[in-house]
Amino acid sequence: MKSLMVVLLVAVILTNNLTNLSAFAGDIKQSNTTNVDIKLFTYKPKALEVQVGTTVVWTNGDAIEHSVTNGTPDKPGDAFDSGFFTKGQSYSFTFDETGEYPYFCKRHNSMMGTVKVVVNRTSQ
Ligand SMILES: [Cu+2]
Repeated sequence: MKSLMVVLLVAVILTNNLTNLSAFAGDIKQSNTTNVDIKLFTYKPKALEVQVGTTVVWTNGDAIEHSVTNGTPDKPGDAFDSGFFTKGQSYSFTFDETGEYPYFCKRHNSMMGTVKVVVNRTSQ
């Protein structure tokens, strides 16, 4: 009888954990993440439009260091700057304010991209 109680208790704990896990998975699904690949000295996609609160993840596929630096080579901004990161590494930034964010690579000034951040209309 005692061992049956233990089995039941374990079953209850497992069920609770599974419920928590699926709730957690739901949270992950709701937070927006968008990926940008860096390949052959190009940000792909080069121009991106995302909703406020989106996290953009840049992953370097080149065997050379690149950066994701806000602004333009002539006029760097101060919203974000990844510093240099190399092949297989990623940099992520969450855009909490609307606007147009141009960015470039500090080592290769011909590399440029933009992230346009717009309000989330569906949630209002
Ligand atoms: Cu570069």
